[in-house]
Amino acid sequence: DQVERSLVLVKPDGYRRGLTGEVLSRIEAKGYRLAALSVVEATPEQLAAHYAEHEGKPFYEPLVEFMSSGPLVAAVIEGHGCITGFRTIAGTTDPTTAAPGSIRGDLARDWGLTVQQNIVHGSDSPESAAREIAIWFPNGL
Ligand code: YYY
Ligand code: MG
Repeated sequence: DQVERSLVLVKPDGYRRGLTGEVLSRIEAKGYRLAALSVVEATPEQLAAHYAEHEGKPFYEPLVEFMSSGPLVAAVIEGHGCITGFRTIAGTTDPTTAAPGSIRGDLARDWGLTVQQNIVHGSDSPESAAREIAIWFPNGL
């Protein structure tokens, strides 16, 4: 695999529940390096850019509202194959069916309306990673 960078978010549910350390610990235990780390309150512009691919979908508005509900942690991680690797340790999108051993499988559940409260985001391709890193770290690393 190539050395890659990926954009990881600990979403407001993960931050609120005190799971930031657990998530970062799993990232480091896997062997990825933290290249940048920041606690932020997302702006509407950041969320619109970050979730542009989902605009117009039924879950978009509640998702953006949830992502604005409190601080989140933005991180850039670095390592061989870390884009796919992080999505594997995160587990599948829906926490109800995410595999045990994954972040979502171990730590998240369906809290009600949607699958939005699934603790983490991870970039899904090198193109997404470059785009998303620029959104959350506009002044560079
Ligand atoms: O990349 P990943 O986070 O696993 O899922 P996406 O399909 O990109 O969706 C982004 C985000 O939207 C997901 O983490 C939860 C939320 N969401 C939702 O609330 N309801 C859905 N049916 C699909 C996604
Ligand atoms: Mg996605």
